[in-house]
Amino acid sequence: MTSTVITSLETIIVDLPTIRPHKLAMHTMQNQTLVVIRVRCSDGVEGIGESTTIGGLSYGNESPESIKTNIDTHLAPLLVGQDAGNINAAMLRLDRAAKGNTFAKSGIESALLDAQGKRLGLPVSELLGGRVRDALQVAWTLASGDTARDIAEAEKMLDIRRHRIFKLKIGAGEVHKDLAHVIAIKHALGDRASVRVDVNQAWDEAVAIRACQVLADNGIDLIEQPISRNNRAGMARLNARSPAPIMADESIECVEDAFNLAREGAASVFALKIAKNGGPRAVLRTAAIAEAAGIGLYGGTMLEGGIGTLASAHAFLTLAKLTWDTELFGPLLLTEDILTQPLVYRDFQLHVPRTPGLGLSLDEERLAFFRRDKTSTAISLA
Ligand code: MUC
Ligand code: MG
Repeated sequence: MTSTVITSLETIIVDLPTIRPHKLAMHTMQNQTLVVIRVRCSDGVEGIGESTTIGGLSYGNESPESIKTNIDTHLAPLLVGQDAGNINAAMLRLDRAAKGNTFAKSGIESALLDAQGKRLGLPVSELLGGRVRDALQVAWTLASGDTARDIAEAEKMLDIRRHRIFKLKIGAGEVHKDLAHVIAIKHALGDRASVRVDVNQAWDEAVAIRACQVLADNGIDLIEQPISRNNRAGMARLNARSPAPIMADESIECVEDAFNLAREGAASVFALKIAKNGGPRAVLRTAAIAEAAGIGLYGGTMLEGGIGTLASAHAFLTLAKLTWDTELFGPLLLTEDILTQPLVYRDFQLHVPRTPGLGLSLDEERLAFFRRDKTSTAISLA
C-alpha cells in the first residue's frame, strides 16, 4: 500500500453538438453526450477518464445518466480512500461489487491510469507494457444518410489526407437501397479507399447471407455486425459463408463474450472497444483472446470525445498487430472540444504524443459551459 489514496471521484455529463446528424441503424445522433470522470488523489494528482455511449440506451445497456448514477451511488464510494496507485486492486474491488457496467468501469480505469501515468511521468501506453507504434490509421464513418453527400464527404477526406478508410452505416433502410448506396460509394472511390459497412445488427440471417455475397462481390472489405448479437450461431454460419470477413461489434459486451465468439468461430475480426470491456487494460484481454484464436483486430470507438479516444489509442498502440486499423475519429464528429489541445490527426493517422498519462488537459471553462449539471456531485473522503 502506498500512502497515496483516492480522495474524490466526480462524474460530469457533457452534451456536445455534432457536425451533422450521424445516422445509425438504431438511432440518429444529433449530438453526443460524454460522461467525464475526474479522480483526485492525496498527492495532488488528478486523473481524467470518459465513459461514453451512443444514443442513450439505444446502443448498449448503460446510458449516460445510468453511468453517472451507478458511479456516484455504487462505485465511487468503493474507491474513495483506496490506494490510488494499485489499479489491479481498485478494479477488482469494482468487479466484486458490480458484475457488468463496463462503460462506467472503463472511464474509471482510464482515469486511474491517467493519474498513475502523471504520477510516474509515463504515458499510459508505457504503463500498459509499451507502445509498438506512435500513430494509428483512422477510418471515417459516412453516415449522413445521403449517397451524394457521403461521396462528397469521402472525397474531401481523401483530399485533405485525413481518412482513406470509410465505414458506411446501413441497416435502417430497405436492403436493396442500402446495397445500392454502398455500391455507388465504392464505385466512386475505387481503389483509393477501403470501404466497409456496419449494419448494427439490423439484418436477419437470411437477408445477411445474400447481402454479404453482394457486398463482397462489389469490393467491400469488411462487414460489421450484420445480425443480432444474440444470434451467435447465425454469426458463425455467416462467418463460414461470407466471402468478406465478418466483424463482431455489439456481440462483444465483455471479455467473456470475446472468448465465446472465438470458440464458436462467430467472427474473423473483433472490434475492440474499451467501453465494452471495462477499460484500456480490459480491452487488451479481449485482444489477447483474438490473437490466440487468429482473429483480426480493429480499434473501435463508441464515438467518445478526446479523453476516451486517447484512452483507447494508448491501448491500441501496444498491440502487435492491428490489421484493420482503427476508427478513433470521435472528436472529429464534434463541433466543440473540452480539452485545451485538440488531438493530432495528420496523414490519415492519429498521432499520440509520449506525454505522461493520457496526455491531455481539460479546458475547465469549456467544461463548465457544456456540463449539463452546473453543480458538482463529487464523492469525497469524509
Ligand atoms: C458502431 O457501431 O461501430 C463507431 C463508429 C460509428 O460511426 O459508430 C460507432 C458505433
Ligand atoms: Mg459497430
